[in-house]
Amino acid sequence: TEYTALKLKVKEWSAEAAKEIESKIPKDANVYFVPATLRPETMYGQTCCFVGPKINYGVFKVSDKEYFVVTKRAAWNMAFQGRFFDEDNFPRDQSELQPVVELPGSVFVGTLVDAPLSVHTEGVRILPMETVSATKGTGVVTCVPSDSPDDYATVRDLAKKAEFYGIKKEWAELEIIPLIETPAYGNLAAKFLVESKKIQSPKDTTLLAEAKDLAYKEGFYNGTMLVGEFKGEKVTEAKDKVRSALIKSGDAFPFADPSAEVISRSA
Ligand code: ZZB
Repeated sequence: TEYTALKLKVKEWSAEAAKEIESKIPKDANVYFVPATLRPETMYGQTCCFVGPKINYGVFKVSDKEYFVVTKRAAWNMAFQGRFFDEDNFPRDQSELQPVVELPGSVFVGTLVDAPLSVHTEGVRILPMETVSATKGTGVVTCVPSDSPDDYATVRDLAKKAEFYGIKKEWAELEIIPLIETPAYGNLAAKFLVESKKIQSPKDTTLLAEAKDLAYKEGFYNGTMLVGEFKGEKVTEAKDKVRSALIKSGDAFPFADPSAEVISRSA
């Protein structure tokens, strides 16, 4: 699977993460959460970024000035794709790929990050998502509730049970703006599908998988952009243009996940 890996720069750590991390990273370095997405054209609508609360993440040094927060598995893939290290330093096995620190996702919850292209320029929060897979992409998932049914169901649940999740309700209630007009599901495809399929919770995985499949197909084949530099263009055309613009500006890079591809082919 060929993903777009997006760089969400940390603006302010959660109190717990600050304690664990700040002393271990140079003051002038930037740290990025790096979600892998198949839908770069939806980045305008990011409202938060998810981590699995029980998944372990490493903070990996990419260069003197840059660190990435991803799973070790993803860092290993990135090393092979030329993201890390100079040639002298190339890790020969996973034990040589040591993060500066390793922490469970729950520690990062509440961290404020800058999401490239998002209309929420004040930043978005790192929030917990129980259904994140540790063995797909980077283990970090950016949240677009207008067009991803899983994201819509999750932010709705987070807002409803904010206290249970240990978050501020408003972190899960950033405005959901229409990004893509579709003939079948209107301009908030994920909301439409979650409601019409009567999906109650992020754990309704069978219905959510169906909704995701429908949202992908309708958005890609029949969608028209409502926002951004390629407003008015078909998604089939805009998708690669948004991706190229993000890569050119240094906010994203191509990321392949060879093992995830094997899984999806055999499934
Ligand atoms: C933003 C986005 C916006 C996404 C959207 C989807 C949609 P796939 O097809 O199963 O490979 N994702 C990425 N990594 C993980 C993970 N480790 N665990 C759980 N979810 C993950 O799915 C790729 C998509 O699943 C990615 O693209 C990411 O969410 C999420 F409007 O990024 B996406 C209809 C879907 N719409």
